[in-house]
Amino acid sequence: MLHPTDNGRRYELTSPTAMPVAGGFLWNRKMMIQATCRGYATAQFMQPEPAKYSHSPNIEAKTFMQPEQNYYAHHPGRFVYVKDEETNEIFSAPYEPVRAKLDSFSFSQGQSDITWTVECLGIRVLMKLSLPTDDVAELWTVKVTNLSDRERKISVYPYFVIGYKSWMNQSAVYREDLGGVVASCIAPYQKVEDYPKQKYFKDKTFFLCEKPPVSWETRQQSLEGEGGLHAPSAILERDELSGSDAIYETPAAVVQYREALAASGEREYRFLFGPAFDDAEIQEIKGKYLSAEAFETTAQEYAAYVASGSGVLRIETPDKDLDNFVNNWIARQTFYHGDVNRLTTDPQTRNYLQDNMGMSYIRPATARDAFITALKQQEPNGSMPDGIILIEGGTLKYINQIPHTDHCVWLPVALETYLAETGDYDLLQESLTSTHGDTHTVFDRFSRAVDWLLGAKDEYGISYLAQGDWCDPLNMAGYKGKGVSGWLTVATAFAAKLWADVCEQVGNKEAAEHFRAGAREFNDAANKHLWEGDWYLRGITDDGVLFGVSADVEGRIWLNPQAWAILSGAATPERTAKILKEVEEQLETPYGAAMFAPPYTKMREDIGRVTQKFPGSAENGSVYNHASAFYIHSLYSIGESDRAYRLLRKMIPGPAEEDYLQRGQIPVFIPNYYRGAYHQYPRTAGRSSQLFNTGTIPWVYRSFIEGLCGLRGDAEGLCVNPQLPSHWDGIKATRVFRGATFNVDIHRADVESVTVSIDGATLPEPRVTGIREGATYQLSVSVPLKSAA
Ligand code: CEZ
Repeated sequence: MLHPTDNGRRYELTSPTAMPVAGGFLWNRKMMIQATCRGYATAQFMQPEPAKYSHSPNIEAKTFMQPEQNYYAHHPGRFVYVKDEETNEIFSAPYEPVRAKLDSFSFSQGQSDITWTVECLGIRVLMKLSLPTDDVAELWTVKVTNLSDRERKISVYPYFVIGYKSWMNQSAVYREDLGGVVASCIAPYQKVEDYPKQKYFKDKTFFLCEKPPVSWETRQQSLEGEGGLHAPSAILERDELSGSDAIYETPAAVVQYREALAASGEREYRFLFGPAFDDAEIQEIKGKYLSAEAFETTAQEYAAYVASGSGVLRIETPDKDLDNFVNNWIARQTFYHGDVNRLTTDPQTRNYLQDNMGMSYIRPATARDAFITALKQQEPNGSMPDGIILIEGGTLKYINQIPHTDHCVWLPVALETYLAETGDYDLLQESLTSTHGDTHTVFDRFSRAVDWLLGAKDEYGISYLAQGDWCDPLNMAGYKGKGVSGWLTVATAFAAKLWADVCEQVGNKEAAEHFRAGAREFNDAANKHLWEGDWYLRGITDDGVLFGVSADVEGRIWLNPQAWAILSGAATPERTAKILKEVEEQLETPYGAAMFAPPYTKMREDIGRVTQKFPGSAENGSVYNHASAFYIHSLYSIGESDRAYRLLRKMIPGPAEEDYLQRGQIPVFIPNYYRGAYHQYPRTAGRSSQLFNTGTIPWVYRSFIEGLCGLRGDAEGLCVNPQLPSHWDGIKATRVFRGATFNVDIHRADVESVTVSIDGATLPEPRVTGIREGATYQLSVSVPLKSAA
């Protein structure tokens, strides 16, 4: 049903019904498309805000990408109907909208393309989607093959959804001169000041055909007639499409090819689908891409673009499915986040910094620029804004209009990875003038940010929560200005500790001592006021009510305060032992550790919106992978290798069939969550959100690189400290680091501690220094036999 091909570089799903919403995605520098196995698709491009060219059938709400999106008959999609002219039978590829019983089906996600291959009525249809690297357009190849041993008379009808484009003005026509359907609209607006902003929007949707069709239709209603999408009247009741224009009617792109296919005969078609401003732009895109040769070179260029983000780690472990994910997919998802910032122009500050933490491995120069971009928007008081504006004249939207108190935390956290990977301490010396006009070095800006965190506390030394911290919908525990966050208190301590380490490293002892003292104070405050029973509580409301405590029937124990108390050093070994036990007992499920448990079942007005989300979905107690990833990182930080690995492995769907079916997702990305409420709703527990936008990714990548493989940089070199799960005897890894390549053989041996030999010579400590760019090193790493202790 689901298996890797091409050495794990592709994943193939052979049923359209087993995991109905499973799919994959492609992106380039300007757009993103998520496509499901059954042919539905959601595409967005930047102009400069996210926009669409293929819409739902009625007015859409504008929002950022959301989890667990539903699909329905008229959902945007890309389909090919096939009609047997002799029997009038039809089917559609890849599966929707007809849902005919297929003889074979394959959905295959590759690194830089997606293909669907289906067979029905003795005809095979192959659909292949690829993207250019720098333009907004979908490149589609459709190949139709006669599998029977006689001539077949068929009609082939690509049907690409355009949908409801605008309530002001929408239409579509077939343009002989351009060779395809062109739909036009005026993007709706009301404010006169929006007119100049929208004047140059790409309000047209084109569907261009390399080969002229025999007939076409641009009116959704005319395609469907009374038969509907499952049995469109225009296809079943007519020899040819009627060629009508859509005049303020819902546009659609449908064309017809009538073919007599000899036994084994085949036809190949190419199409372009996308948005444009005007005819000239459509003409240009057509000239650039619509030919066999251009498809070929574009695909190669795009493959090279995706490959440029292939990251720094390859592994060979006893778990081949894990290897597939780590070697082929995790860097790809990291690169997607870092290169297009989730298709927003104002990413949340914490997301922006963490996405770029991932970019430290993929393309460090981009991460460096991101620190600069973010710090230039630092407030004069040292705090960070809720979102980072990436375009001239951009504004903070949606969640970025809600005051959160955690954004400064992510500066030292992301910097730690960047410095470990690059050793680029020079960054700290750069002088930056902010958008507010003040000038400070990067070093001072970090200090100011951490000082701001250290100052944002109540009389007990606990961090204020305002309308949210890392948890966006935790919006009503602190909005009156008194409520505090247990997590942010230990996160502040951790951030201060990390920053103190950097101060120390650059020789600023005074600053190091100052920030260490700050970290200590926050840790002490946490230990004094936030430890309740056997774990750290989540917060204290505006009215002084403790939450995330043993007395709570819902939201009793939250993962984040535990993970970060381990990271910050607040948790003593005794407390850590209790935390580990409680997390395992109360939060761990077969799909990972829940973000908290039990989920809330009704609104708590002193906690907020999180309690209103459906129990077990999103922040209301799902296996929220971002939170789980923090916990895994904290486990590696204390050498809890087995526990860390167990949870890490649970983040990736499969390989057991029941697991794939339950999660409903192909292991080509990690979603932002798997449903929780394991005890309350076992039927849906584990179900993937299918949302591949998530801060999880850099942390998981980091856990593989620095935790499992233990190949982490410091100022002078590469430290080696693998943490294999105890049931493994060894692994091989290839790590690219500061321009050198390390082929690492990690194995158990009768050694007291990790021992590294390089090209045969044993090093005095498990650390490689004096690394030469361009060099390849053979590392033999002995780790102690099963660390029973
Ligand atoms: O958004 C994420 C944020 O992008 O939620 C995380 C937060 O740390 C990330 O920065 C945890 O709250 O309800 C909401 O407003 C949330 O904003 C969620 O919608 C969530 C999205 O589902 C992820 O795209």
